[in-house]
Amino acid sequence: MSILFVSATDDPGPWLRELNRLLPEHPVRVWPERGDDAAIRYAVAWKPPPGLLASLPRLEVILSLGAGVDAMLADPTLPDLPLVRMVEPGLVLGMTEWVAAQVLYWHRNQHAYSAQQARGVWQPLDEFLAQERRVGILGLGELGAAAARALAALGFDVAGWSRSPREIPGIACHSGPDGLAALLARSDILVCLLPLTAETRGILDAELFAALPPGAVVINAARGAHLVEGDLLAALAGGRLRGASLDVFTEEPLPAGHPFWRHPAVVVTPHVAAKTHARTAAASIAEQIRRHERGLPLENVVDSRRGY
Ligand code: NDP
Ligand code: OXD
Repeated sequence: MSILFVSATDDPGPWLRELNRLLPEHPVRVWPERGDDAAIRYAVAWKPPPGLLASLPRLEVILSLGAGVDAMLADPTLPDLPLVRMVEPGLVLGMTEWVAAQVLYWHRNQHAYSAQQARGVWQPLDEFLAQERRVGILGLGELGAAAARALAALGFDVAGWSRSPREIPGIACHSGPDGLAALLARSDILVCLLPLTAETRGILDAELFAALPPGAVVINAARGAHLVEGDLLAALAGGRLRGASLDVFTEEPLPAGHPFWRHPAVVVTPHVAAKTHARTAAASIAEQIRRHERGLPLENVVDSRRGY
């Protein structure tokens, strides 16, 4: 019973090492090498070519290398099998660090000080305490809840928004369409950590920006398609927003010449907010395969009707 590892962007070396160590009884094939298709029971995949998974006759479980499964679900030939998304401690730590770094960057005026330094200007700006800065998090799942807790531990006034009601000590939790307006009205810094679904596509648009306090900052580490790029550029040009930090884009890599590259109020990182590292994540894949083989329910299974 073999495992097919499929990713055009992840180095298979560390995955082979870790999966062979944790699951020595399961040979691992690295796509495009497949061996005997009929021996493949598990696919460990990031953005597999459309149709590939459907061509494996005895596949039993699909394990996503990423937390977000929007690309996988967009394949109309995706087999109707359990799809397990990535939940693992390294991803949570990475995202928490990236979000905290971006929030602190804007909170402590680092953007303005870097611009001043470039011009040789010594000019202290108004500084606020963390408790005076209201941060809103869209999405209170594995990543959003961890980021919310870390920001609250730094002293920020943190609220969050989810689909169903949540209770997280120290975080003001809002939910559902009715909860969004309340969250936005109190978010000086807004962080998007939503999955990309039919309901959340394009959520970061002109209407949402208009509901934020004037001069707010938008941070997107979820998916590029959450953001209406033209609306962001207009909100920055009009002064409605102070700045944005973006890790994800409609087109990745961000095309040369895209206005975000040189925009003075936009921070760009190349989809690195949280990376899935084999040294922490292979254990979570091995655990689900073992559960499947013991007849135990799989964890973190995607609900394809919800889209996440
Ligand atoms: P989870 O599924 O654990 O959490 C998703 C959260 O979003 C939940 O709180 C969920 O609500 C909420 N949500 C979903 N739909 C809606 C909606 N319509 N209205 C309000 N809230 C909604 O996901 P993760 O936290 O693990 O990951 C979030 C996303 O982060 C991924 O889907 C991926 O796109 C992105 N990501 C980006 C990375 C990067 O490097 N940039 C790395 C990893 C992930 P409820 O709690 O009610 O279910
Ligand atoms: C993910 C990602 O979803 O890397 O894990 O974006």
